[in-house]
Parts: sequence; structure tokens; C-alpha cells
Amino acid sequence: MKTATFLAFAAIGKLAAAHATFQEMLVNGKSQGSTGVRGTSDQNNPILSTAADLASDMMICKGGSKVAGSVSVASGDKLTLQWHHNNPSSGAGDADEPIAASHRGPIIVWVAKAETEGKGNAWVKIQQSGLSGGTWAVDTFRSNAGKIDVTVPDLAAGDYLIRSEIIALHEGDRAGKAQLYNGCGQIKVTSNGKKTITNGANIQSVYKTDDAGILFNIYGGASSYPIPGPAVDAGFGTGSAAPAPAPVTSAAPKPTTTKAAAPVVPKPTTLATIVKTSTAAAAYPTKGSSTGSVARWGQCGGIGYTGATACVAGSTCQKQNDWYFQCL
Ligand SMILES: [Cu+2]
Repeated sequence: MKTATFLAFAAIGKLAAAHATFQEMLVNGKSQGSTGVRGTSDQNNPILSTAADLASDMMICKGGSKVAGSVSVASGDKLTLQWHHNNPSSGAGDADEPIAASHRGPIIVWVAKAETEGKGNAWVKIQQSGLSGGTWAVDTFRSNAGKIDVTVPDLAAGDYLIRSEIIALHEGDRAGKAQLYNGCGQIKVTSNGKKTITNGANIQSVYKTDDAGILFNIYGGASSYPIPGPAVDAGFGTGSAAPAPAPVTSAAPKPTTTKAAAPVVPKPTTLATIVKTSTAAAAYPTKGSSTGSVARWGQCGGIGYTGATACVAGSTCQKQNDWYFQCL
């Protein structure tokens, strides 16, 4: 009985978790529906930044296999990659649409020849956006309702995979705890440009658990962030990837005690100090709540967090770090 209840909530949590998937393409603003969108074999669950996960097949296209059809584009077209929290989307009333606000981090877009199926040295990075003026790529992505805009590079004609990727760093201060999301679209480039992919990156070895941009504390007041992986490939890149910063949102508070701290390596002892001096400790949840509304895996507390703190029955609010408490 108890086991059955636990499993039932685990299943609900899996669906309700505040993650995201890639679901639709638009060309010059016109929806192409789900044509060419590869699904995922693991719903909206994250790939973690463990060595095993970073080398797994999930890194290629989130386990999504080839689908019939593709979206036709030409060099210079605006291709939009639309993500949502749930599939089908639970709509604007969902506070975690298109992804939970806690999931701050960079957004990166890659292209590979379709015939590679994303394996080996297949991928060229064409766009990336990290932290700019205090705004994370994920903040902008949320204000853009889950849309990632890409200008189609001057690629040779043919079939390609376009892969957008979100790296959520809300628990990135601990090794193996960053959450990676990706999704692939099948596109057919109809213009015949100059660029061909000869020696790209292997997406299954491009990130390491302790890369400076993977093991990164977003709560330390850093003013810059090193996006992991290679630079945007010259010639493929479509200019500054970062969309204009969104108006100031409710960014997580930046403790003044760390303002001068340049190092991005998390220091647990420093964090402990911050907690003691912070006035936001009241945001911490009541321990042991068991009849609340926060779904399993959802955020339930932490400095700067103002949402519900009581977890649904069967899960309890547990501290992941000072800024992120989660129902588990
Ligand atoms: Cu998540």
C-alpha cells in the first residue's frame, strides 16, 4: 500500500517536474507544427552532469529517433525552436512554462549533417548565450515563452539536425547535478551555401563534469559565466547569439558578501556564511510539510524563493543548496 502510493506520486512527479522539451519549429514566424521534431525517450527529465550521463546517447537528441519529414529552410531564414514544460503544453497558466524559473543557465544551438545521426565529430556550434548584464539565457527564454530564434547559417544544401540545448545550473554548484536538456529538429536547407561541416565536436565528449561552465555556482554573484564547449564556429555563427536582455526580472538575490568574489568554483564554506548573514532565511520551508501543493521534484524553498513551500503528500521538502529546496 505504501509502496503503491509512493509509486503513484513518483509517476505524477515525473510528468509534473519543472523541466522542458523541444516541441515545434517555426520558419520566419510561421509554425510548422511538430514536423521534423524528434521526440525524446525520457519525457522532460534532465540529463545530469555526471560523467556517465554526459557521455550517454541521450546527449545526441535526448533519445529521440528519426521521424518522417523535415522543415525546409534557406540561409538567412529565422528558424524558431519552441520548447514547453509539458507535452502537450499546459499553457501560460503553468508557472513552470516553458521551464521553471529556477533553471537558470546557458542556451546553445548546434547543427550536424543528418546522415551522421549526431554521432562522432558531427556538431558545429552556431549560437550560444550565457549570462549578460545579470540576465541568464534561460531568463530571456522564459520571457520569450520558450522560443529560441536562430538565423539559418550559409550551409551547403542538404539535410541537417538542429539541436538546441539548455543547461540548468540551479544545482550546478555540485558535481554531477547540473541538468542538461536538448532536442533535435530535422531541417532541409534548400539554399546552397558555402559552409560544410568537416570536423565538428562530438557531443558525447564535449562536456566534462568539472568544466567551469558545468560545475558553476549561479548564486555567488558572478558577473560573467564561461559557456562550456567550443566557441561558436566562425562562419557558421549568426552573430551575437544573445537576444536582447529581458527587462529586469525577479532575479535571485546576489548576496553582497560575494560581490567581489571572482572565482566561480563553489565554496561550501562561503555559502554557509552567506546563509547566516542573509535575511532571506525566512523563505525556508517548514520542515516535514506533507499536504501541500508543490509537486514532487518542484521547488519548495530557498533564498529569494516566494512560491509555495509545502510538498504534496508522499514527498518532503529537502535542501539541495541554500537557494534551492526541492520536493523529493
Ligand atoms: Cu529540472
